[in-house]
Amino acid sequence: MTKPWNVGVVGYGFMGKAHSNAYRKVANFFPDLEHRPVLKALCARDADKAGQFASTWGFESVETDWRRLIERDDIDAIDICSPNDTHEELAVAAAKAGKMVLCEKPLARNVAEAERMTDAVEKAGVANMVWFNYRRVPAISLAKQVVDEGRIGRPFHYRATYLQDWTIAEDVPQGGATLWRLDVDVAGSGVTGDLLAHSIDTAMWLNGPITRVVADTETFVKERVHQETGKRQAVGIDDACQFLARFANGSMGTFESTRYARGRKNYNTFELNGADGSVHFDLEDPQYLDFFEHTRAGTGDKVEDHLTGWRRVHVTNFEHPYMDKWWVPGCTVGYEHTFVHALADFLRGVETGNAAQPDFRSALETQRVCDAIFASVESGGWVDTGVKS
Ligand code: SOE
Repeated sequence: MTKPWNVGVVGYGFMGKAHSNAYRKVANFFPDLEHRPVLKALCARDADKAGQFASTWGFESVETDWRRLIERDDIDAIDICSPNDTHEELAVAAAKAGKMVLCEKPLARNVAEAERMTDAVEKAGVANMVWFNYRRVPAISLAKQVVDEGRIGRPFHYRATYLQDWTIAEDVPQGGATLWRLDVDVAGSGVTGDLLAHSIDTAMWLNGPITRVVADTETFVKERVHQETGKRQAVGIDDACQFLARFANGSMGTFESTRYARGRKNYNTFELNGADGSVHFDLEDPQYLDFFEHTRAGTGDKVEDHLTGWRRVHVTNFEHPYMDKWWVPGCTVGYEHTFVHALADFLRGVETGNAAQPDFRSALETQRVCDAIFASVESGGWVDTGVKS
């Protein structure tokens, strides 16, 4: 038995597009799901642009006031794809109205907002999820499987980078449509909330809680013209951030992120080194997971001969995460599929009662690490994150 599931999407930017695509595709590729998403309403302040987007993607209606959207009885779920400074107000109101709430990452601009949002969805008892889509790259999901199978053994090192280069030019403005990520009041932070939040979410999913950090940030371009005021204004975001971390399992971590790595467009990588093996992933080569096996899992036998070396696994076989839903082995999937996977997991969670992760509470832990990073920059020393689970 299938049933319609009515979604109201707020925002038509990059993420509005990625999520709308997922709503349109999920039932075709995950036909066993009971819920059939219906693009009921698109909400944005600019009626013309909202209307154009709604007609391109097949939304049934348009709202220009999010309050009106949330009041509607024919909407089951609110999906927040608008800038970070809108997340709290929308999520809290949607939860109070009894809607399921899906929110684009980062959950909030800071821990205080994220806590209030988490309280709201938990008090209301509504299903919730944060779109940390990279967990759903098949190769990253496979890395999780490899770790959970005990193939890495005692973990020693976790190493993550998230590098881009799109803000190097000094004449890139800040603020307004598409560039709100550079406006600290709207975004909350720079690369820490935008990029490292992804790296932290993946790291804690694979390697457990980050308990302490020591961090350093830099803002290379100190002033930029603000698109909305037309004035040169101080830049309040971190353009780059590097931090050292300790994990609850005793391993050490290094994290580096910048928007000033010339030539790097979306270079999201990680490597985890353990006593028995290592995994390595690079989003610029997303079909592959690299695995080094030193000890055969479960046997304790060393894998050492003249052919010992890193294995490149082309993650496109039916037995790889999500890949039985798509094409035949050897045929690849891409960025947009990670959102389809996240949505499928969310709906399955609603249907089984086994909530998809990361939910708001889990994303709150990532936010705690982000806030600890800034506390460390302020104090110049190590800071406890307060993350426990
Ligand atoms: C920033 O450029 C950005 O679009 C992030 O906001 C996304 O979360 C990331 O996946 C790609 O880069």
